Amino acid sequence: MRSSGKSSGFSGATRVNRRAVTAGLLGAALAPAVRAAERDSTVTLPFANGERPLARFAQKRPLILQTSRPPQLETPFGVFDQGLLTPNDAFFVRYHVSGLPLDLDPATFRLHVSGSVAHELSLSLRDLQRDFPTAEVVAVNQCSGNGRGFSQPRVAGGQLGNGAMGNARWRGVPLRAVLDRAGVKPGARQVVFSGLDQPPVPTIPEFAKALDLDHARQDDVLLAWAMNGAALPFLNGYPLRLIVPGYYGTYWVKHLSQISVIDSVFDGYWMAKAYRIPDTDCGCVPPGTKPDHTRPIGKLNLRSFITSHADGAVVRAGHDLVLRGIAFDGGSGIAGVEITGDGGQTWLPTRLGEDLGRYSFRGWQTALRLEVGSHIIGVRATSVAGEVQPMTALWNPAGYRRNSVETIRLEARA
Ligand SMILES: Nc1nc2c(c(=O)[nH]1)N[C@H]1C(S)=C(S)[C@@H](COP(=O)(O)O)O[C@H]1N2
Ligand SMILES: [Mo]
Repeated sequence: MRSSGKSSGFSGATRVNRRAVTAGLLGAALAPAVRAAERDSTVTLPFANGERPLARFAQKRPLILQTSRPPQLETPFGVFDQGLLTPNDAFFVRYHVSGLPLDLDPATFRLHVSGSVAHELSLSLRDLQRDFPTAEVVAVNQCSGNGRGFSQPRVAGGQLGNGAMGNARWRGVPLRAVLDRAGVKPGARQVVFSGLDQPPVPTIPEFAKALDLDHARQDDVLLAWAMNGAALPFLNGYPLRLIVPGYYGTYWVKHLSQISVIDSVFDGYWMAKAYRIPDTDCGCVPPGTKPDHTRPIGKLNLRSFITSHADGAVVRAGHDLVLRGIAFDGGSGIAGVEITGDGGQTWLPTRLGEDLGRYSFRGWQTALRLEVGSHIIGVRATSVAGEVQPMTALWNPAGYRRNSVETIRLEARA
């Protein structure tokens, strides 16, 4: 992570501020576009019942539509071949509750900090941008259920392909700086975060998440107002969201408006009942069974993908072809990426690309020559921590944390 100190003059914050105001005024005007998506065409994700419309929402290019109320949009996979940072207009969208804060006004927006603190705070965007240090981190935001549609046996929940992830440069204030300003009282255990989106009916619990205090105080946890040098798109949490590098997207609370320090372990629905994994070493159970005990989902596990070719692509036999893709993990970093053409008996090394930090996508590339015929190419990463991706997927009832070796079929023709 790079820390750039206090922002001043023509800094990113100033630029963002102006854009933020524009985006905010747009909020109300965007409302119809955010509610009723225009349906363009369809894509087919590679599993049964995988056909999905492409839909256009405000500030977004056409994305794969999972649901429209609330908006749940996947990034078309080809986007990940176009650069290490996922463009804001292509970044996936996930919501749990349908009451989006479309009327929010950036001028009157306040972040409230309360609970077990010496001084309650009510901070405007300007306060956050002006009175605290500014920091940046490049980090992957990935939904726990990314790739769930590939689970075997199949599981309930949004049948996602692999487009519920994205990598961006996030800019904001370290959460710790805000907590220090509030003065956390001794005995505090967790920090609870909630946003401005509201459930449509009172029986659906409000979306709120919690981090242990020592995690919340790590220097890479940010309250971000910008991604990739621009204000957050409305659907990615405008005007402020929590960034928890290395952790699943469920913790990255959008439209963040309340931070509460508590002396207990938060028992809200989205921590105590949802987003939990089997409390076993692998976070998995035998396929089709239920875990006896669960724990909150945590760090991203190690993944890698081929992005240069789609499944079933036709290539020229006997000629060098460039195969490339991305890899990431929960923050140890990527040590290496290898490919296999024989089901994992032998692995060929690839060359890693630019290092944007340990929470970022890492690019990889290699040249490959194929004989005429059909080839299954697999990719696997090894993390700096020494982990290696498994050949077969570890199963859990929610289809979380998919990270087995991904494969594509290439048809080499003369
Ligand atoms: N306020 C709010 N924040 C939220 C959610 C939500 O429903 N409401 N969903 C979370 C989940 S599960 C994910 S995966 C990420 C997705 O971030 P994105 O929509 O910016 O891609 O947002 C998280 N933050
Ligand atoms: Mo998620």
